[in-house]
Amino acid sequence: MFKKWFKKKDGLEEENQVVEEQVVEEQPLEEQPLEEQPLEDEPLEEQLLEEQPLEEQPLEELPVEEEEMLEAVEPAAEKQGGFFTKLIKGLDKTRKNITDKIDNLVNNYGEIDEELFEELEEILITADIGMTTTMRLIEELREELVKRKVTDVAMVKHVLRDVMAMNLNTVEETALNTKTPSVILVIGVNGAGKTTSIGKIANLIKSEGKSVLLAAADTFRAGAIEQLIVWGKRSGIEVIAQSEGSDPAAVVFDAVQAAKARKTDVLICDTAGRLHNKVNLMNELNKIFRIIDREYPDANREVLLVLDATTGQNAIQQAKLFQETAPITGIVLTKLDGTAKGGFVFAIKSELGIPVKLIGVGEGINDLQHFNPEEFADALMEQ
Ligand SMILES: Nc1nc2c(ncn2[C@@H]2O[C@H](COP(=O)(O)OP(=O)(O)OP(=O)(O)O)[C@@H](O)[C@H]2O)c(=O)[nH]1
Ligand SMILES: [Mg+2]
Repeated sequence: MFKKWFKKKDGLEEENQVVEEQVVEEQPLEEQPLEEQPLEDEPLEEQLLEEQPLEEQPLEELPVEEEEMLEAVEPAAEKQGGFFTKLIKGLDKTRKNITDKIDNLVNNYGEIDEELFEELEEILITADIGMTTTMRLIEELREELVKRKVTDVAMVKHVLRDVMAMNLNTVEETALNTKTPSVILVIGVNGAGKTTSIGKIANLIKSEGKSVLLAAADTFRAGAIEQLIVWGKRSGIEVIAQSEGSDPAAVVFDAVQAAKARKTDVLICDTAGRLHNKVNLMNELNKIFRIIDREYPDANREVLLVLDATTGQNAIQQAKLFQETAPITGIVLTKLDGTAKGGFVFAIKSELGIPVKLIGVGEGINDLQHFNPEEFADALMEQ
């Protein structure tokens, strides 16, 4: 339950703004008018429901430059081939940073000695695996080499691959919880790839045969609502939205009512990009959690923190700070295709203890997948 994780904050009530209901794709929310929801204790919702009339705002009124936005995402979506191929390609830069160097190293070394371990250490650290994690990997590599009685230096890479795989979460731990019904809340700093990832996740879940609904709870950034609507349209998924500047918690409230009434399998909520030190934005998250907690207590929860892989070790610090406020259940690691710092996946596991659940290797709708640790280690070490 979110309640247990959050400190209640004061002064949330002031943030309420005009609530205008807008249901995209022209399907009116005919069931359970909001006025009928009995909300006893919290001034926030009372205000939302009683003082502010809900106005229908047709989608057409939003300045959506759809053609333009669709064009922007179309080319990447055309990519062909299995995800493993994409993963191999996406990890190109990281692999060059790790594997090519290791290949070079082992080709120039006749035996497994201290110097070799030191060189390996350096390679792993430059790939943003992080000092502590690197030390652990090297230690385990040493043990594993002894255990397997490996003396051939050419085998070091293979054993390192196994040690790496062992240092990632298991497949069970990295699975996304989409048991019906569920709510996925997506959070992270500005530009990390939240909205894009939601578009891809929604498509992924729908392709697994589940019904999906999106909530446009980033009402803060200009164009954010339209961006989500475009993503929704690409997979034929409805978006619950209000006008820009409205209260994100009110959007989530509407979306939860809609998801319940329609018996939607998975509701995914987009949120505004925020830094941990922006108290108001963090309070806003608490408010959203409280709404879900109270309005949808039976739903399974996922709180996904989106991290931009190109920021490497900095993302670890970011995540630690988010962790203080939010009950993060999984990480979505984006932009692995644009970085040589992909090694920090290992640091996420050892320093945060939160499983990476999804990874993004491109801007197209199919460029995101469930994280498979074995596959990742293989793609990284080109096995
Ligand atoms: N190459 C690459 N680009 C990505 C990936 N994921 C997202 N992006 C790009 O990153 C940029 C920002 O993505 P958004 O989804 O808008 O990020 P956001 O976190 O929602 O941003 P705010 O709403 O402003 O906080 C866009 O140009 C995306 O196309 C990825 O896996 N690979
Ligand atoms: Mg966004």
